[in-house]
Amino acid sequence: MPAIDGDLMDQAAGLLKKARSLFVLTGAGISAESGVPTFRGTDGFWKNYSAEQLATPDAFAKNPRLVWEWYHWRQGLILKAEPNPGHHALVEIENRVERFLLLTQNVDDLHSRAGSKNVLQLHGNIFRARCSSCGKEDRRIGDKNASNRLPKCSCGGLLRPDVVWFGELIPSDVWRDSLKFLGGVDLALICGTSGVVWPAAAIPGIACERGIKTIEINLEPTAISSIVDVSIVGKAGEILPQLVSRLRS
Ligand code: BJW
Ligand code: ZN
Repeated sequence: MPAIDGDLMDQAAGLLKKARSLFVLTGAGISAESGVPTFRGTDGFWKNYSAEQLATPDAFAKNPRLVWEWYHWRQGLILKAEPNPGHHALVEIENRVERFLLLTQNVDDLHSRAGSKNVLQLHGNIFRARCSSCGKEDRRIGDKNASNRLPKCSCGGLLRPDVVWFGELIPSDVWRDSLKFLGGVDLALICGTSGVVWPAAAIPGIACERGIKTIEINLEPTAISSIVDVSIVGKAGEILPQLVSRLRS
């Protein structure tokens, strides 16, 4: 891993210091240092299946047991995980600005557990289930050992994780509120996402078109690195706390 670029850190800290309102978009990379696997890259497979193969309504229709097994495995990892210094630094950043929104693509609860307050989940929550027939929410999702039978709703329909799969619509209120908030901010920070999944992938471009300053933090350059104002390559759990200490000085 190359040394963190001090000039870029100064530029990012300068933008953060000046910002009165901030929009943050996070992806799986922010939780990677907590031990939660990302979707793409070397740790992105589970039993040789990719997210594209499992996170679809078709995969669930064909083999709900397999898809539930994947989600129960991930629930177990997330329950054991703790928020990392990156999550904690975002809480401190939230406390320093007047207006703040954190839009996460992650279905884990690590931002909220760290103490972030204004968080929206674009792709749902892994600890909720809903009926695939009538849509009713069901809270028995953690009950994976209760029976070998697939979890069912009182209507008889099969329960499914309350998350957004490929080809499904994202929650329209979350998207609407996020775009509205993005329209009025000074700065957007994009952290730990490959930027390949839509519509979240549109956010950096929308911000740039509106003249909003943008910072990216990622382990490697991504599709959006060339359009943001400052792109820092490194671990979110190291970069974000270092930025926070620069804000203090
Ligand atoms: C670190 C790090 C460290 C590591 N520090 N960094 C327009 C164009 C083309 C396609 C489409 C389009 N519109 C819609 C589509 C189709 C589709 C799509 O985008 N496909 C693309 C793959 C091409 N999108 C959809 O279907 C969406 N629905 C939609 O748009 O509805 C309207 C519509 C419907 C039908 C047809 C057309 C339009 C829904 C997308 C739902 C995505 N769902 C998932 C699963 C959620 C549930 C679950 O978690 O199980 O969401 S897939 C998966 O990808 C998950 C993630 O949230 C999402 C994004 O991944 P993310 O977070 O970026 O993770 P990675 O692994 O990709 O990247 C991690 C990054 O972290 C890497 O860059 C690392 O380098 C970095 N990193 N460690 C900093 N320590
Ligand atoms: Zn039902």
